[in-house]
Amino acid sequence: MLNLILFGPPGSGKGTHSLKLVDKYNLVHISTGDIFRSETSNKTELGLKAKSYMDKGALVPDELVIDMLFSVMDRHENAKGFVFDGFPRTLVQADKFDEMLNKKNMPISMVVSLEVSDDELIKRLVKRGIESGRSDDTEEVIKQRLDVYNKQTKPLLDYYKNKKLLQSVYGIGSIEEIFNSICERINGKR
Ligand code: B4P
Repeated sequence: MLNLILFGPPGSGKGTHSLKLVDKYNLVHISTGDIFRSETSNKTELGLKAKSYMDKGALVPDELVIDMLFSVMDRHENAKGFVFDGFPRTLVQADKFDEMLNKKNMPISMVVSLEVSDDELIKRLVKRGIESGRSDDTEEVIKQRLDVYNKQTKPLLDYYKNKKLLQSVYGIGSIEEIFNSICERINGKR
């Protein structure tokens, strides 16, 4: 099984490269952000709760994320592997995730960390906001999301480094170039 975590600040290319990895390696894509956006547009109870946090640039509370993620995984028992896009984002999520993966005897193969400067992140997300109208892609909310990333999510880099799972990839340049570097790391480990 190939189980990948795509890690990085908002706008680093997690969603972009996840889609390409899913295609190339025939994996199941689980993006917690996409799931929350779809729940929000369907106006479910979970979606409306999640929206109130996302619109402020805050993380959705751990208990809402974890239960939802586990139930989505249960729907894909025969998967060849997964790309976890934007999950985990806190140490609590990472610990619970490890516990669950151990029970399922399903190890993480690699954590790919996309390294992108703040200036480039802001530029990309402001552009996406203008093009897509995504309510959390405004300059003020983006700055808040970067701050939340630095405080709550970045500590996971050490967590996965200690587990010898971390692969850092320079995330500025053409999408093809970056994708090729990610694939080289994956193929080198298999
Ligand atoms: P996400 O949906 O994960 O949003 P994101 O981090 O902004 O997106 P991503 O990083 O995938 O975007 P990409 O770079 O591909 O999360 C949104 C919100 O959901 C969070 O703020 C939080 O509230 C909530 N949430 C999600 N998961 C959670 C969790 N586990 N716990 C708690 N809360 C959670 O794309 C950005 C733009 O850059 C695109 O327009 C793309 O085209 C462009 N781009 C990508 N690569 C490029 C390149 N090389 N060059 C130029 N542009 C590029």
